[in-house]
Amino acid sequence: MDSLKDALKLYFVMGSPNCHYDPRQVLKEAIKGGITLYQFREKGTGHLTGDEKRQLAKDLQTICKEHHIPFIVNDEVDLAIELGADGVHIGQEDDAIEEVRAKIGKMILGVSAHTVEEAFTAIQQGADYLGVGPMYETKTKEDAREVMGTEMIRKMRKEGITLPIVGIGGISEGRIEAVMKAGADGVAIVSAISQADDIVDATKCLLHEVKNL
Ligand code: 3NM
Repeated sequence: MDSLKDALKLYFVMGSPNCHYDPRQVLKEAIKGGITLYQFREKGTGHLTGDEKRQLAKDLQTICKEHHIPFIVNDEVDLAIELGADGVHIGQEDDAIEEVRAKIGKMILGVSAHTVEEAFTAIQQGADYLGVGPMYETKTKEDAREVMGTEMIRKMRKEGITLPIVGIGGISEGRIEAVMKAGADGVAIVSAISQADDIVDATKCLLHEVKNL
């Protein structure tokens, strides 16, 4: 599981609504800056659908493959299977965790958990890692829950949860230390990378922060 923990360090989550220019270019720059994992999350105002979405997913997967970055698909289990993705990330509102696990076999399975109870259930049903958030206020997810802060990760660790955890939501430069010190193995980030003025540079700074803890 160490390789998954390593991959979770700087986890970039992005779809076309999160980008100021072509997501393919955005992903290339983020990879150049040093992201360790990528999640295709095509959600929010103006998101693509149908063939356009599928084509974008394929293009982004190809870019990931070229650079040996694992490619995870948000929510859409069938798309992940069709593409032969490295994994799927699901929320509490999506398909039942154990059904998804049965469908995807050995692919990586990430699950969003907001309470200790949800975390234990996710583990029992086959999650490989947990996404916990929002750590801070975020404008990116329209239906984000109330900010829970880094305390929830601390609580999960205290209750004996050892599965890899990434913090998500409003994480930007200067906020990584608190998330990692609470017990996270990595940080999942959308806008602080996808909307940075200089994506390569911003990603390098974020990676430096994760690695130097
Ligand atoms: N999930 P940004 S918050 C995709 O709390 C997502 O589960 C969240 O975007 C959760 O890094 C979030 O731009 C959006 O704040 C994170």
